[in-house]
Amino acid sequence: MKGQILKIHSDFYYVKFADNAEVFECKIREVLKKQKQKVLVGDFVECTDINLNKKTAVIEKIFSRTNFLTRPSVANVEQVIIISSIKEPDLDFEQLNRYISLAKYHKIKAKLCFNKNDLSEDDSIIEKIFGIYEPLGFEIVFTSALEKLGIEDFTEILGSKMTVFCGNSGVGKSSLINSIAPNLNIKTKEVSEKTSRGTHTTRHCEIIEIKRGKKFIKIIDTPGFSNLKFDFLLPNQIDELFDEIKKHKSGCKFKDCLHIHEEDCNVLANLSEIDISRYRSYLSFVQEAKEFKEKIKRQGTKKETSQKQGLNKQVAKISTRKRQSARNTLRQNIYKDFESVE
Ligand SMILES: Nc1nc2c(ncn2[C@@H]2O[C@H](COP(=O)(O)OP(=O)(O)OP(=O)(O)O)[C@@H](O)[C@H]2O)c(=O)[nH]1
Ligand SMILES: [Mg+2]
Ligand SMILES: [Zn+2]
Repeated sequence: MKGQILKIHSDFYYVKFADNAEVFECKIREVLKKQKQKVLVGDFVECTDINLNKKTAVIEKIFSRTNFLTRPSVANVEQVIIISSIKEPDLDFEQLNRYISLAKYHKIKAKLCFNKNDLSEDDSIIEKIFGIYEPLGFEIVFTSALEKLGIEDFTEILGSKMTVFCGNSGVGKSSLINSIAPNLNIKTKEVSEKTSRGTHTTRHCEIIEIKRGKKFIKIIDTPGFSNLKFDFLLPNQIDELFDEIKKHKSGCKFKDCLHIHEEDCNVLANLSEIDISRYRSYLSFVQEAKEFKEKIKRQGTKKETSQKQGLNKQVAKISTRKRQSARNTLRQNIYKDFESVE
């Protein structure tokens, strides 16, 4: 029977075989465990050994995915809603751009929600948000989960798509789900607790089913991720993740131009068209990718030095192999996500 994984807790996989059906607690066949591909929330699976009384089954097969994200680890999503809070925690544009770029990297459509609108009396922030993100083609909504404002707009952008919520801890992802489906009573941070970094209320990704008319919509609530980095791409791949930079890059003199201080750079020539905070985020991500590239290079040279110093031929042989493996790691890191998507 074909079902979908709603959540994963240690060795148990919770599967539904139909909307609004009961949840089955499943184990997974040992052979599947040994495969490199990780099983994700959102994966469609084929189950056998179904026990209708105990509500248990065994996962035999994972169907191929239409797409997936790695942080949060979820598969088969149709859109991402990136949730930020205007205050508490303060709006973090770089983090927002990070989520946008990650969605772009995974080729998943992103929409933007700015929550805790009740805490801000400053309209200039709203203007700033529209000024930057509307020209880039994003759908934008402002909400207050607390005062139930903008919830209709929010429901509208959700549509009936399988949506994953992304955003830092404490921005109100779970609260927003509660505001559209109060009967679910999803755990959110106590109001008295101060939102501080590193404390997550939601600890696992989970698909939540919400009844809308006769239909069910699916949302994946996720924990916030604050340590996302572009440490899996090469510096000259970052511009692909910024539409407004990518647009100008074909006019650059050098093919591998990083648009920082290169000669005859068409992006720099058009910098006045690009929002400065977006460009700064671009520079930060390029820096992260550079550090990653350096690390990989160092792994290579370290082996090279030991190869030079060591007279023992066998040591040299091992080093060469390791160097190759460092290169392979780089290549794998870059392509592994693309490969799995295909
Ligand atoms: N003032 C105000 N507070 C809100 C709003 N939405 C959520 N909160 C509060 O913000 C805190 C964090 O909300 P959560 O829904 O737990 O945040 P989360 O994004 O799910 O956080 P994690 O699960 O840790 O990733 C709670 O104390 C909420 O009551 C809002 O619109 N306005
Ligand atoms: Mg939460
Ligand atoms: Zn350039």
